Amino acid sequence: MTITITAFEHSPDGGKGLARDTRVRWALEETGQAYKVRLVTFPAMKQPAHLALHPFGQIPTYEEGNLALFETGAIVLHIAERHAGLLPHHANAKARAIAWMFAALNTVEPPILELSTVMLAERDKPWYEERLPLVQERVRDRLHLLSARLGDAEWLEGPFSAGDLMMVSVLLRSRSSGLLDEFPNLAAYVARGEARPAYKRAFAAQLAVNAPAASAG
Ligand code: GTB
Repeated sequence: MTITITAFEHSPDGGKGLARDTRVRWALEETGQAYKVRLVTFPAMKQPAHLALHPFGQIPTYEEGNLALFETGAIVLHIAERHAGLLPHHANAKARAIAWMFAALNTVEPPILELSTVMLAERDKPWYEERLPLVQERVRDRLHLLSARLGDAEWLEGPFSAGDLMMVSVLLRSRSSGLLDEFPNLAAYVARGEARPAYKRAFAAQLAVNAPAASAG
């Protein structure tokens, strides 16, 4: 069955791979699944046709036969459960890998998103200078404990899993703040994720859509 995902027609990041379709593309590449992409504009995302797929009018979405999914956690888990390559077979190891997916989305991503919002949208506020270090410290706290847990390991728990895919994707969004580089083992962990052939294919595919040269032509 054909898999179709949605992605920004023009991602605001200009092809840095930070929009969330990249993690879905990465999961599809890791598991060897062919997919199509339907590009959507910001106004189109708020129209009934897209809202029927995504209740909050966002990307990415995932369609496969009669199934329509939204939320990258649900989409990546669906892909990982149906195709080999992203989840261990042993039930307990699988549950642990899924726990790391949730940790990435529920525990590590929120402070990173908050920091992005502060840096992108709140620079002109009178309280910016006071608030920024507080929010940075919340990110640092999470990265510190994640760094301690990862230690010298290659991946979070055993072989590369959907938990690592999600954690690397989330950590990538903290790189521009400079905080990731304060933790060399986490920076190296993210670099290992980016070095995977499947990630490179996913990144190249979104770049082909979003690179400035692509939009100019
Ligand atoms: N919890 C949802 C999920 O995980 O799927 C969140 C989905 C989401 O935030 N989608 C964003 C979106 O559609 C795109 S990824 N936003 C449009 C809207 O809400 O109207 C978030 C994102 C956007 C841009 C950048 N960037 O340019 O760097 C990075 C990440």
